[in-house]
Amino acid sequence: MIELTELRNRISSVEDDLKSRVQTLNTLDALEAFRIEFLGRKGKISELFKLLGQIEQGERATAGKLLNNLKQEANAIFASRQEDLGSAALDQQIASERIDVTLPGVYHPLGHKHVLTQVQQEIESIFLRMGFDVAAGPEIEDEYHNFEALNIPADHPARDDWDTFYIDDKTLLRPHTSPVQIRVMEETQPPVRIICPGRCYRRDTQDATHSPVFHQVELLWVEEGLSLANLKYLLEVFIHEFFGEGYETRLSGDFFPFTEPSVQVHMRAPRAKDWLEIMGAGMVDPAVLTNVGYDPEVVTGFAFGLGIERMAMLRYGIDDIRLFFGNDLRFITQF
Ligand code: FA5
Repeated sequence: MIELTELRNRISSVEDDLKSRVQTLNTLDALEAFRIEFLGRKGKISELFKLLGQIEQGERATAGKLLNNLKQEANAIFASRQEDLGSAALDQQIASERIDVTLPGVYHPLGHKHVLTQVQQEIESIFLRMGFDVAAGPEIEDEYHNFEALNIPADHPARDDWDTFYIDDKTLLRPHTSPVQIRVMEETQPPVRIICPGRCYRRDTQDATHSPVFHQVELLWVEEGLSLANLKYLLEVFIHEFFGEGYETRLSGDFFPFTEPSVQVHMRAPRAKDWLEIMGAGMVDPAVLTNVGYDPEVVTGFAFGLGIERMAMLRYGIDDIRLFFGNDLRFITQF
């Protein structure tokens, strides 16, 4: 048998223990361990409840009340401590994850079209307005379309003019866009009015005006009754549209196996000293028309191939072709 006084003493000692230690707990984990020590199934308070059986019948109700009070008080103490620690933990988390809104943000610059793309698209739009279509052909080309069909037979010395990268005996990286003329004419009947912009490759040593990779725009117009006068007029309109006033043009005789007569077009920017060769051109050679099944007695045509880099250099006063391919943002962002 246990006296009620004895139980009261034990209750108050558990109570003192609980109250004095609870304030020293600094983490939620420690608090939980502490709660189990008192309120767990085998905790100090549960153990006290087990003593009820040894209390005298008449005092059991009072004892039960005392124990229940203790239990309620303990629960309240834990809950309040839990709240304190919880909000402290939250404060700490907020402090550690704080964002400094005054720091400079991460800058995602918006890209824009490369100057060569801009120039190419502008050339396209000028000719589209004049009723030309835009055609495309492969950069990996065969010898037939690049040379033979263009009236440059194997072993002809003119092949040397196109310092060509060969992939194998019959396959090459096109050194000009002229093979696209052949591909278009093979598939369509006259009249043909196309331009073809595209990348070209040559075994040229890199210098201020030459690059092993560069871009050309090919133009081809085949129809009844075309003459060199039409070519000259078209060139003048185009150059005026693209460059505006003040640019000089010079045509001189040249030789291309696929045009007869052939000309070379040079240009000079306002106030510039040097002439720059910008395109080769001429009347399509009758042999080429025959190769694609056209009748040179019925249709005539003219063609040119211009260098896009050189056009851009003239227009913007760029003195070195290597700047286009150097990926230097100080250059690229100027356009
Ligand atoms: C040709 O390539 C002829 N296919 C052009 C042509 C087409 C003539 C149709 C007649 C009829 P040419 O080799 O001259 O011609 O090159 C034409 C232009 O390409 C040159 O005027 C120049 O502007 C440009 N070009 C040639 N090689 C390079 C290079 N390595 N780097 C930069 N531009 C180049």
